Amino acid sequence: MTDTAAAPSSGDATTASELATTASGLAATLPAGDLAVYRGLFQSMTGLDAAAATAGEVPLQTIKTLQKRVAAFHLSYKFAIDELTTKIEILQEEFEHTHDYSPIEHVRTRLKSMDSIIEKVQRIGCPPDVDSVRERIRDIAGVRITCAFVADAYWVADMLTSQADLEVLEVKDYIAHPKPNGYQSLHLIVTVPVFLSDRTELVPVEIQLRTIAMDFWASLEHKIYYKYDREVPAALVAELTEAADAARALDAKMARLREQIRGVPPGPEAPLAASGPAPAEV
Ligand code: 0O2
Repeated sequence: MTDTAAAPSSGDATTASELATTASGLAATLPAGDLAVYRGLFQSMTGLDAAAATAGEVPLQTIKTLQKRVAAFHLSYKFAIDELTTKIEILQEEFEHTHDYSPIEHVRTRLKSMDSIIEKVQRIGCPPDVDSVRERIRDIAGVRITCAFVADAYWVADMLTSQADLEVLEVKDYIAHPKPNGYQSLHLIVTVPVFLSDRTELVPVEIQLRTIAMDFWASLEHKIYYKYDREVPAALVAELTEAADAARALDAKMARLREQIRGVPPGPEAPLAASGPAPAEV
């Protein structure tokens, strides 16, 4: 393919050689580790030799193909999020209708950006090709469900994992086993079937379930973590851990109050993950 085969349209001022210059300029500024990952992914997405492409001119058509493949790569994860969100909305609506109460307070979704994927590829030593990324990075699609009470988080997890088309690949129960910094949440990796025009893909999604108090703590901790570029001063870490204890105490108090006021709705007696494996880190 040549530049002329895909000349920029009249309104597009960027030429292929300008893009190529940008690509080589970018290659020069990237750390060697990042560059290796970018090259591996480029190669597995376009079938072209990445070293040659960064050294010379990158045909515009190749850049367009790459852009399309990246979008296609993300698309099945987006569809999996859509499927799961629908399931959650159905549970929520049915509960509100039947019980005048929903165990789900709010739901947030996120698709991991290419930059975060590349950072994780390096961190976990994943081979930089699309198949390995699909296989090894299972939190590209993420759904976070916030509940008012701890029992509700387990209850919702139980309702979702009982659905026949969701397969549970992994359970990490950071509620029963909080991280050393105090982080709490119930993490599940499930596969969601995505029905495409010519095939069905089983797409992994990470579901995080937590209470409002846990969510409040985690979002503040996340901000602090990034503000200090992951090097949080020890005193602040100690205070955050104390705050996590306070969040846990608040959850316990609210659960007791609820029992006193209205009796616990018919959720599962035992936590979903109580008999499952503890998180690897704890
Ligand atoms: P984001 O932007 O929220 O998605 P890894 O993903 O490799 O770091 P692992 O073992 O694969 O670790 O996953 P793990 O421990 O089950 O949890 C990963 C996700 O849980 C993180 O995703 C966070 O969302 C959340 N999490 C885990 N530990 C903490 C913590 O100590 N504090 C906070 N605030 N969140 C935590 P990402 O991709 O790091 O971030």
